[in-house]
Amino acid sequence: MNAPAPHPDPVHVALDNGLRALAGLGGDLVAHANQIGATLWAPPRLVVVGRLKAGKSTLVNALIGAPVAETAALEATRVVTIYSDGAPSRAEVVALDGARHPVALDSGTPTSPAGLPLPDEQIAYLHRWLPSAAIRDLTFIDTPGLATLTTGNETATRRVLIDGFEQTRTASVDADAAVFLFDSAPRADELAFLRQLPLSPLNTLGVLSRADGFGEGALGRRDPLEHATDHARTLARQLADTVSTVVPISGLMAQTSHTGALVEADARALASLASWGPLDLVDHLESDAPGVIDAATRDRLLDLLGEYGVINGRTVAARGAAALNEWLVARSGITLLQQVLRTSLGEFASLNRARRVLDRIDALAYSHPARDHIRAIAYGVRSDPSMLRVALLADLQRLLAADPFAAIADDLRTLLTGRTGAQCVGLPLDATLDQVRERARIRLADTQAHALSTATAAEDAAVVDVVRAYSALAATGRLAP
Ligand SMILES: Nc1nc2c(ncn2[C@@H]2O[C@H](COP(=O)(O)OP(=O)(O)O)[C@@H](O)[C@H]2O)c(=O)[nH]1
Ligand SMILES: [Mg+2]
Repeated sequence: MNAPAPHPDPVHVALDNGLRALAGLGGDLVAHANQIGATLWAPPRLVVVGRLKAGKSTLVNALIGAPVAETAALEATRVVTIYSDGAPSRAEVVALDGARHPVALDSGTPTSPAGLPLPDEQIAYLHRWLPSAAIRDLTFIDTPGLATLTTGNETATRRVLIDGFEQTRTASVDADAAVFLFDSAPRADELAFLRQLPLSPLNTLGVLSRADGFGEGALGRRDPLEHATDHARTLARQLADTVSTVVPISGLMAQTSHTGALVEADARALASLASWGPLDLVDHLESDAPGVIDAATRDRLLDLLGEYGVINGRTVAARGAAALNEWLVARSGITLLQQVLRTSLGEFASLNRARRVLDRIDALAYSHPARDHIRAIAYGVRSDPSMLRVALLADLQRLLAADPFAAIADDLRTLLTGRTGAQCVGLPLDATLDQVRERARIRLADTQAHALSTATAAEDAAVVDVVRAYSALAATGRLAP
C-alpha cells in the first residue's frame, strides 16, 4: 500500500496524532495503532440498499464508471459486494467467520468473479478491488437487496449491516453511509430496515430510482424526469426522519453515459428514428416486422437508453455520440447525486468513520493492561475542537435510537448541518457575529436548564456535547476554530 498523502482534514490529524501517541506506548500497541490506522486511512464506505430490481447495481456501475456490478432481469447480485480502489483487479470472499478466500477471476472478463469458493450462505461478502479513481475517496457496497425472491438474500443484506444480527460482527461491512433506492413510495418494511441501520438520517440519502419511467412513463403527459423531480421533493419532506434528502436518478442513463458504452453507430441508429411520432415509434419498436433498424440494434438501443432515452434522445443523437452522451449525463441526475456524495453525505460518512476509529481506541482501553494511558489518549483526541462534530453525530445517532422525540435532536441536527456559525444556531447567513453569539448564549442557557430533566443516557451525553458546541459559538461565533 502507498503511504497516505498528508491529509488537511483536522479530524484526521487529531486521530492520527492519537494513534501516534498510542504507538508511542510501545509493545503490542504499535500493531494495534497500525491496525486502527488502516480504518482511519481507508475511505468511508457507502452501502446501496433497496428492494430487488430497484436499480442498485446499475447505479453502482454508473458511480464506479465501469460495468462491474452484475445487473440483469434475474436476481443478479447474489452476495454483498464491496468495491474498493486498488490494483491489480482481484477479489476475495470473506466468510461469516471472518476468514478470507481468494477468488479466481475469469480470464475473459477479468473483473467478474468466475465462481465463488464457498456456498452463498457461508459468505459474508465479496471484496473486489479494481483501479478506479471514482472509488478512491468513497468505497461502494452493492447488496442483494430487501424482500427479494429468496429470504436468503435479505438475510445476507441484514447480516453485514445490522449490529448484532445473527451475532456476526466479524462479518460486518462497516458502512458509514447508505444510499436507499426506491422507485415509488418506499414500503413500511424498507423504512423499518433503514431505522435499524446504525446510521443517522444525515448519513442516509434517498434516491428515487428509475426516474425515466416515473409516473406514466415515457409516453405519459408529463416528462417522467420532471415528474420524478417534483415527487422527490415531496418524498424528502415525508421521509425527513429517515433520509437527508431524496435525489431523482435514471441509473440506466447514468450507467450508459458513465461506462463508455455508447458508440457512434448507436447515435446514428437512434438519429435514423427521428422522423417518427412517439406513439408510432413505440409501436414500431415493439413489432417484429423489419423496420428502419434491425432487431439487434433496436434491443441494444433499448438496453442502453430505455424507452425514454430512445424517444427523447433522437434529435440530439443527430449531433453524434458525444452530444448524446452529454445529454444522458445531464438528464440522468447523476451530477447532483455525485455532488451530494462529495459534500454532505461524504462528509457525514467521514465523521462516522472517525467515530469508528475512536470506538476502537475505547475498546482497546477497555481490554488492554495499559488502559489508563490509552484512556488519556482517547480523552485528548476527544478534546480536540475538530472532534466536536464527530461527537455530535454520534450523539444524534444514539439519541434517535433511544428517544427520537427528544427536543435536543433538533439542536444536534442544526449544529451538524450548519455551514456557518449563524446556521449552527438557526440564524440566516447574514446574521452579525454579535447576533450569533447572543443566540448561542440563549441556547446554551436553555440547554443547561434542560440538563436537569433528561430522560435517557443518550440525552445526557448529547447535552454535554451541545453545551460544548454552544459555548464555542457563544465565545467565538463558530463551532470550531
Ligand atoms: N429504465 C430503467 N431501467 C433501469 C434503471 N435502473 C436499472 N434498470 C434496469 O432494471 C433492471 C434491474 O436493475 P439492477 O441494477 O440489476 O437492480 P438491483 O436488483 O437493484 O441491483 C435491469 O434490467 C436494469 O437495466 C433505470 O434507471 N431506468
Ligand atoms: Mg443488483
